[in-house]
Amino acid sequence: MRVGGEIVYVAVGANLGDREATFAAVIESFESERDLLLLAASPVYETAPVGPGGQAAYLNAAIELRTWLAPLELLHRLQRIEARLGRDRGPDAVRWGPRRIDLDLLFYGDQCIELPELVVPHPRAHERAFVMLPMAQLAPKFRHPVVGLSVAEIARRQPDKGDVLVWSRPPGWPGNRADVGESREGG
Ligand code: A4P
Ligand code: MG
Repeated sequence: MRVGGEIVYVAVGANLGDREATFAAVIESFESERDLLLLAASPVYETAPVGPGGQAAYLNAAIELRTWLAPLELLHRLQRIEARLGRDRGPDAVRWGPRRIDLDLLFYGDQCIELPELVVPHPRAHERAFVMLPMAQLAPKFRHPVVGLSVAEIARRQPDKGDVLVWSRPPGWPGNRADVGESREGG
């Protein structure tokens, strides 16, 4: 088995198109990428949109990966997967607006990164129930390196937990930790 690397967490979101098919395609993508190993996936949630009004509801989840990519390489890999799955980043794309797929890098181990292109931990993750509730199912004891609290505690403090409801598992979405794992070599 390949050793080393870093444990990272990625938020998955979609509110346009066939959201379940997109979520299944995200799992397939991570299973076939070099230098990325899918370790676990949270349950999938349906969530009320945060941001500009009039948007459709999102599906949201979080996944745990082991990676041998540096942080910026990983961001670019996530952006390539987004593009492949139909993410529109054209001039009309609205910040916080509807999207087919959004892959945000939440945590890269316990590193704190502030680059023009990449801020980790994701600066809004700890304020969002649609991120912290999935994270709390995936890695409740993981300590937010800036906030200094466990993910479970941050999730417990979210005021809008009622906007985040467990969704049925999309076909192809891992059921639990045993469905994915370090026994398989990535890439
Ligand atoms: N960037 C900096 N740090 C990161 C990071 N840790 N991970 C830069 C990913 N990207 C990062 O992102 C804009 C730029 O952020 C990138 O070019 C990258 O260099 P984007 O994905 O193009 O744009 P965005 O997603 O619209 O912006 P942002 O600020 O990431 O939005 P959020 O905060 O992700 O919000 N409501 C519900 N219920 N569920 C959702 O998933 N998502 C959003 C998007 C709004 N409302 C939502 C949801
Ligand atoms: Mg984003």
